[in-house]
Amino acid sequence: MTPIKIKENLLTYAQKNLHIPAIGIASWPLPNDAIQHITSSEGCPFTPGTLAERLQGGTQLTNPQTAIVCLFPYYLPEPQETQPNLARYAWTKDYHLVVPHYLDRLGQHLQKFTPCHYEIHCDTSPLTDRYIAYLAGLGFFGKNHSLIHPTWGSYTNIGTLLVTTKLPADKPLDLSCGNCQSCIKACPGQALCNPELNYAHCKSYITQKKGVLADDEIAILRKTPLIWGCDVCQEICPYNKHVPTTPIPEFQDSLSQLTTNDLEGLTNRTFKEKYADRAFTWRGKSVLLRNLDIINKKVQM
Ligand code: B12
Ligand code: SF4
Ligand code: SF4
Repeated sequence: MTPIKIKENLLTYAQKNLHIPAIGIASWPLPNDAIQHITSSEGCPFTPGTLAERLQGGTQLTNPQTAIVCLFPYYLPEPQETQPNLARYAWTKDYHLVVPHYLDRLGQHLQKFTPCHYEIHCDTSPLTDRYIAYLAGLGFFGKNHSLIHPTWGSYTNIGTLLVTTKLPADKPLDLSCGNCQSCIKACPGQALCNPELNYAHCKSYITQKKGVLADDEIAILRKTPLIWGCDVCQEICPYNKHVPTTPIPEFQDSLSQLTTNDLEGLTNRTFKEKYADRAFTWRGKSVLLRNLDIINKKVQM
């Protein structure tokens, strides 16, 4: 089968069998000017790998040729009876479990047509997910720093298969935010005022940080009800106004709110067991209880 036919087959298989509505191809290695884009914002303590590792994608493959990049939309409408206090991406089954499962099936499907090796990347590897998705034509870079797809907005998780087969690459989209500044104005931490994301003032970062928070961090946390993550710069974005509900079944299983009652009385082990398939367990129970206490005004400034 020709590389063009393999690509067409992969796209059809991903859409029909794997519920993946947006898939694009970027050639590998990254282009020569990648360093300018990757360093256009500073990393944070959660950024995986060194700059050299991010440029190299953290790959263990010998001679990877292509990045097959997939978007996994996670948008669900707000529940009617509950006031969500978790960021939208965390309402669903943990994407770190769901995305690799689908990418593995895609890799196995590719191997039916061409002998190749593949490697799965999603969030935890030094590969810069947003940049590779941009290169694969899956969206443009928003002033809120998200990768925005014309249909699925920014409510998407990004997953990549690096493969040793050469496939025809897509081109980046020629789209941008225009003059809109809504996310910059609405950000509770004013973290978007420079073109760089000031992660130390980003509520999403603060909710995930361990330890005792400083007064200015507490003040940022209290600006909105979320105890995990932050969606303000996405909710305000016009590109997220008419986003369809996620087609991925695992992302339709929603838990959007956690209360102190849900957590108190759990040991760390029983907490991890109870919420084993949820992304908000990443930093442990104490961080969530601390954030609940702050938002419920049990902590004095
Ligand atoms: C660490 C991290 C964070 C840190 C941010 C650190 C930082 N300085 O950006 C914190 C904890 C704050 C965070 C928050 C969130 N994150 Co986060 N995060 C990551 C992680 C693990 C690494 C990102 C990173 O630090 N890279 C280094 C920085 C400097 O680069 P970058 O952001 O990846 O990409 C930059 C460049 O590549 C460049 N760029 C890319 N393309 C282009 C194109 C052009 C033309 C230009 C000029 C520049 C450019 O601009 C980007 C932003 O500065 C990635 C997964 C991954 N491995 O990539 C997820 C990831 C970026 N996060 C994700 C999500 C969903 C979120 C939240 C929405 C979660 C939430 N609801 O709370 C928020 C959004 C905050 C925001 N406004 O960006 C998704 C984004 C999906 C999407 N559609 O954009 C990712 C890709 C995880 C995934 N696989 O789904 N995150
Ligand atoms: S996630 Fe929240 S705090 Fe962080 S940049 Fe966006 S609006 Fe600002
Ligand atoms: S709110 Fe406006 S400026 Fe911000 S990312 Fe969306 S379109 Fe761009």
